[in-house]
Amino acid sequence: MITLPRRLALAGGAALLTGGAASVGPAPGIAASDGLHSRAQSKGMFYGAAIDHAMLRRDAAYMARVPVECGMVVAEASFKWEQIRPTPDRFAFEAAEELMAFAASRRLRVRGHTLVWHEAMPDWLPAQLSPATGERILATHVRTVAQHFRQRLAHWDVVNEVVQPEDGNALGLRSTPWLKALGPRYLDIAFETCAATDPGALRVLNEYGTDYAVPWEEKKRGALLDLLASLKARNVPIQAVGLQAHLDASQVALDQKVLNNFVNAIASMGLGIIVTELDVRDNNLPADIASRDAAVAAHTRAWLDAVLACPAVSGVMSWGLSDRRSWLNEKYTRADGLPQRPLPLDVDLGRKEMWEAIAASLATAPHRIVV
Ligand code: 9MR
Repeated sequence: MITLPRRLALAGGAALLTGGAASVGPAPGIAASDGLHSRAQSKGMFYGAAIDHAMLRRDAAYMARVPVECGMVVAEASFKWEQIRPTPDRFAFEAAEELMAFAASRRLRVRGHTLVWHEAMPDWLPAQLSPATGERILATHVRTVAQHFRQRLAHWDVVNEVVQPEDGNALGLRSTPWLKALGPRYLDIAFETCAATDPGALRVLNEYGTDYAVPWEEKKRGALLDLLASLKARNVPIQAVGLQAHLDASQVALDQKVLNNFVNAIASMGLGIIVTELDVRDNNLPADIASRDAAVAAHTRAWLDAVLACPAVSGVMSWGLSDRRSWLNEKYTRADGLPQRPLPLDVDLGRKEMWEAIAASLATAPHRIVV
């Protein structure tokens, strides 16, 4: 097991005590050449993580670790409508630009997340969306935001979480203000406007709930594949699928064959695949840290091995890098009140078994050319 928590804790503590900004370069004593991104790169892939804006501003030690492990970053919230569109007439890019500046100074690539979602909408937006206004509102947003970041983003999550077969739509689309205002063509408008404005950013449909061999996820996988086929058939310029991979270490229905068939089916349509939001919740496991970490690592390894076996998968992003900060501690609290341990680094920025599982899975993955 590779653990460097003490040395890292000291390095990080020093940075915090001196109030030093996350200074350029990796934390002392840790080489980026040993990090997850370098390991991914040796297979033609990338590794990255989502960055929370408060961590970016306040936690210099955390941010110093980002370039060690990552070649790509994505904002947890700063590119969403709620942040960028405080009013119908105002575009506010300040928070997003803070991440862009950090990434530029560390030579990290950036994913844009996300142009269309049914959550994180400013209050004014659903109130104004209608069949009469929808196309103008959507196209204006996508055009303005994609133009603002033009040639600076590696990917755009053009649409996020659009599939929900239980909602009863014939195409398996989730019932959202976008679908209600525009019907399924909101997808076409978003992808086409993004392609016309910033053709160099890879255009991604990002989705969750496709990980396990349980009935609702089986339906969701099927609906997603059907939707992709219909988008391709009408030449909607989608280029890749993002698999969020919000995993649950207590879930026993992880079927590698099912998963591998699913990613291969996406690849066979000529689409790329990115693992976009990997984390593993442990809120249904007993308290013991060693057994929790082992279960999270084994689960990560099994899931990633099945997915990375497909050479169309170009990279892996985790939804955060260290257990210091995870949305899971807000959404799925443990009954015993203990914090969850869902990410590759622990709260002292030491590498956990999950880090080793990711490194091992990257090491056994076949080499690929697409990055
Ligand atoms: O982790 C994100 C959290 O900090 C935000 O408050 C929330 C709303 O903007 O979004 C969370 O990120 C979600 C992501 O954008 C889409 N997939 C699910 C993620 C976890 O909810």
